[in-house]
Amino acid sequence: MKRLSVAAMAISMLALPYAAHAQFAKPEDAVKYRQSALSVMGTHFGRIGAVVKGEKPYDKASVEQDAMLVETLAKLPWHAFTPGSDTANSKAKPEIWKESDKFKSASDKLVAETGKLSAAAKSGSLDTVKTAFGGVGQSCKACHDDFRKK
Ligand code: ASC
Repeated sequence: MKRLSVAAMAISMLALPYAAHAQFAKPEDAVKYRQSALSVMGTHFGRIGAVVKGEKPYDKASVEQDAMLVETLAKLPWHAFTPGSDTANSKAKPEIWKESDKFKSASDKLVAETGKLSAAAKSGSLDTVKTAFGGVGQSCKACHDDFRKK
């Protein structure tokens, strides 16, 4: 009995990434989740942007914290683009589901660029942060151009 429940748990854990869509009761919940993650990510990215633009003084610890949050949040939205969640309150284009490989590449690219931003923030070099910030911004824009309704 005990062995069986451990096995069942292991199987359900293995299945977890593939059943991510089942974690949202309604398409609207998935939309709310991804919009929330993207919104908070934008807030922290914007805080680094203010430093990059020279509007705020450079503080290594703050930029590191913001970059860590951007890196973490960048991993969240994608599993919430569940089939059928291109609802009225969403700007998601149908291409997200029609060109899912391309969408996956675009989201992987963002995750990779946010990793570079985190590393740059840890380095303590503002110039390195500026370069990495640009890379993340380009990834945001590329995905918005192709996959977000205007
Ligand atoms: C931001 C933000 C975005 C991106 C994008 C980059 O600060 O909120 O959506 O940068 O504008 O092109």
